Amino acid sequence: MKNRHDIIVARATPAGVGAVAMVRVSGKGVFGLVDCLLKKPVSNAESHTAYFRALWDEEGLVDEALLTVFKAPHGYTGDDTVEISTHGSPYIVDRLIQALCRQGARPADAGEFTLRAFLNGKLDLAQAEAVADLISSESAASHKAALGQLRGGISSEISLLRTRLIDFAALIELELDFSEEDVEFAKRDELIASVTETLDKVSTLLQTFAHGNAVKEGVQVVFAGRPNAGKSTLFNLLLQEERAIVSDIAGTTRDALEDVLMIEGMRYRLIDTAGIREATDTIEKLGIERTYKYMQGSAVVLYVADVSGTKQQELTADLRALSDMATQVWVLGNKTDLVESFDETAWSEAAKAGGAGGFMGISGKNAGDRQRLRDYLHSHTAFKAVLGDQTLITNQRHFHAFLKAENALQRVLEAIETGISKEMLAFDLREALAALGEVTGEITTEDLLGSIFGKFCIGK
Ligand SMILES: Nc1nc2c(ncn2[C@@H]2O[C@H](COP(=O)(O)OP(=O)(O)OP(=O)(O)O)[C@@H](O)[C@H]2O)c(=O)[nH]1
Ligand SMILES: [Mg+2]
Repeated sequence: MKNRHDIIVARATPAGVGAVAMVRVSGKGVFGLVDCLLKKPVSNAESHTAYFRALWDEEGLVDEALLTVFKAPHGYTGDDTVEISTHGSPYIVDRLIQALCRQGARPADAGEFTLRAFLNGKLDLAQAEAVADLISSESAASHKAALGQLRGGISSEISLLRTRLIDFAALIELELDFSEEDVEFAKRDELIASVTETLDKVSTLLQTFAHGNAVKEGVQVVFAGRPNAGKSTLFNLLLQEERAIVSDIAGTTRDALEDVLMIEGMRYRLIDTAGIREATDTIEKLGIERTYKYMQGSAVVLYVADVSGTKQQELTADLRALSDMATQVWVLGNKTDLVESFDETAWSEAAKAGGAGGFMGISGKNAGDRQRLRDYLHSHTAFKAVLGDQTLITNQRHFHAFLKAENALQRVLEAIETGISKEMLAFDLREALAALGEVTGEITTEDLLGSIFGKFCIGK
């Protein structure tokens, strides 16, 4: 990590031409540095005030700009900061940044402004990560989850529980110092209550990860089924475009095709596949292997069956062959327009017998069925809860830290119950505290910070 006392500079708005571009400069001494480019200084300015100024470098006038001044400990980073809004020309921005660097600033690393905000205690780690999520949020649901976390969602609750456990940990360490005398400073029933409460909270948060991840990455939905069942037809119907090639030749789709569908602020990643069958050539075989891979990684499999060309027993058998897959499978009984009297109940039972979560009859030839399919998908994904006010974990790193904490807390409870050595109890408690501290950033390493902030864009 570079010197955190340097004055750093970067453009904060996207690269390219725009109406306005904003360059952010931050660090101790920044006002004096910026003054070098001005005829009228801003170093005596109050925090949170804006000034219209001409910017000058050695060659002459660079631009007329609006300068916003933030004084420590205010502003985003908590260090003295000036935000300079210029006309949005890449040439002006480059020239301005070069002029600032000649005066002693250096280009900021990715995420370095946010890293400083974290180091200055303006944000905890989970909040800093939420900033990155917020910037990249592409749906109403992911925006809401990121905003919730930025405003202190998990961190505040976890910090509170963690502080209580720290007190107990201190008492137990004390008991270890008095090990000859067999005293108990930490009241065991209170410790159990505190650990249990923390464990409940952690377990609840862990359960939200599947939802949280779906919110952040989108819900992955895979179309599978026998050749010619109509997978591509239904995929196109949902997307309302001829995205995948449809033909009556079995084995039309070979590779997997992916596209995004938004329903009520929720992002669905639809994937059309080559489906499942005995492959006759190598490329087909690769396509089918890929189908299995996608099915395993998805939240939902929409299994398309041709009700005009297959028997109900065949559907049951096909589904049973998939039963070792953890993913939920729903069956779309397609081509109902080709059968004279379609028996939805019998097909539905055949699907359930094969372990499917549900069944719906549909015709890919009927444009009116699009809405039904959309509603079916959205109502069955059961991700509605995420649109409520529940705190969600959306981050892999948090998920793994909570998993570690959960294990350690369970061992703490066992240790108290079985009365095994206090050393073990103290050890497990410390481990749980460390894991919880990893989420909020109360315990960090340089490597961890580097990997988190390195993922940010420059200028943030
Ligand atoms: N009548 C009728 N025909 C359909 C329906 N859905 C699909 N088809 C036809 O069935 C044939 C196969 O459709 P596709 O969508 O290509 O099927 P697929 O499952 O993607 O097939 P592969 O990619 O080859 O595995 C095409 O000729 C479609 O026009 C339907 O609901 N009714
Ligand atoms: Mg296809």
